[in-house]
Order: sequence, then structure tokens, then C-alpha cells
Amino acid sequence: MDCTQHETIQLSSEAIALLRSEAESLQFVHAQSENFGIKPAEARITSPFNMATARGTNYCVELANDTLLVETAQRLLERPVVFSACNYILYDSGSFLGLHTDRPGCEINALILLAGESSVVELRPLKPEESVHDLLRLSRLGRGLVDDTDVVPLPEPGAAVVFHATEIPHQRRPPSGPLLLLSICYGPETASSR
Ligand SMILES: O=C(O)CCC(=O)C(=O)O
Ligand SMILES: [Fe+2]
Repeated sequence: MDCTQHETIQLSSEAIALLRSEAESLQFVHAQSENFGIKPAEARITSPFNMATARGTNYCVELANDTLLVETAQRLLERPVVFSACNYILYDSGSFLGLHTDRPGCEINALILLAGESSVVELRPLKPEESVHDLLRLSRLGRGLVDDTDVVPLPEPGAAVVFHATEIPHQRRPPSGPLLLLSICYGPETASSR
């Protein structure tokens, strides 16, 4: 398998200002789960979460088709990609997102810090001797959060990490204050999406 796990990029402050104003115009919906699980067909891990989300619209879709992001996604997936989803995510001090892998269609996820303190994304690739069941067991032991992760910094608004989100389990711990992120998903280009 490709050993490039992720790439970090920086978006312009103009783009961040537009995205923040778009987020302010949207209604966020609280989403919460206590479930742990594995979808056998997909080897997809799910863990509990608690956060608020809103589907992105104009500016997000415009940014999603920006060359920098599309080319980065393509490099990581090693094939042509198409944009599939835009979601703003709002965390506060009680929110978190337990260890999980993303659904098919979000093979590549670009996570962009829009507002809040300097932050990180935690990636937890499967170790060679480990199964998804082993990792789910660890997630349960940690109530959805595991230690020993690869910590990728998001030092300031505009910082983004792009990674293979259906392959690499990832998580977010409760932040110390409000945090606004944007997730842009890309999937492989298929005959029907071309
Ligand atoms: O907030 C994060 O760092 C992760 C968000 C995420 O995993 C997702 O959008 O699928
Ligand atoms: Fe995710």
C-alpha cells in the first residue's frame, strides 16, 4: 500500500473568510451516537460522537473544485477523483468524534480548520499485526478515543490535512473551546461521474 498517509496544505485567508460567512448562514444540526461497530463489507469502524454539522453550499463547492485540493486528493488516491460532499462541523468543549473510518464516497477527506484555537487531526493507521476488530476493541476501552495516534497539526485557520479517510481510522478529542472545521470529501471518478 502507498505509504503517503496525508498531506497538509494552507488555504488563503480570503477563502477562509468566505467559508466562515457561509457557515454563519447555515443551520447546524446536532448529531450524537453511542454506537460502536464494524461494517464487515467495508471494514469500516464506527465509534460514538457528539457534534453539530451543516451541509456546505456555494463557497464550499467552489473551493472543493479548486485545483490545489483536487490535485492533492488525486495524488493521495493515485487516481482521478470527484468531489462528493461538503460538511461544516462545529465542536464545543463537550463534543468529540470517536475513532472511525469514513463511508465509501469519502475516500479522501480534506479537513480544514476555519475557526478556533490551534488544533490537530489524530490519525491511527492499523498496525501490521492488527485487525479492525483489535482496533475497535481499543476504541471501546477508550470510550471511542484511542492513544498512540499520529498527530497532524492544524496550527491556524486555513490549515488543512488531506488524507485517505476510508483507510486510515481517525478521531477528534473534545476541544477546549469552540472549533469550526470543514470536511470536503472526494471519491474515485467512475464512468457515471465522468
Ligand atoms: O474533526 C475531525 O478532525 C474529523 C472530522 C471527520 O472525521 C469527518 O468529517 O469524517
Ligand atoms: Fe472522518
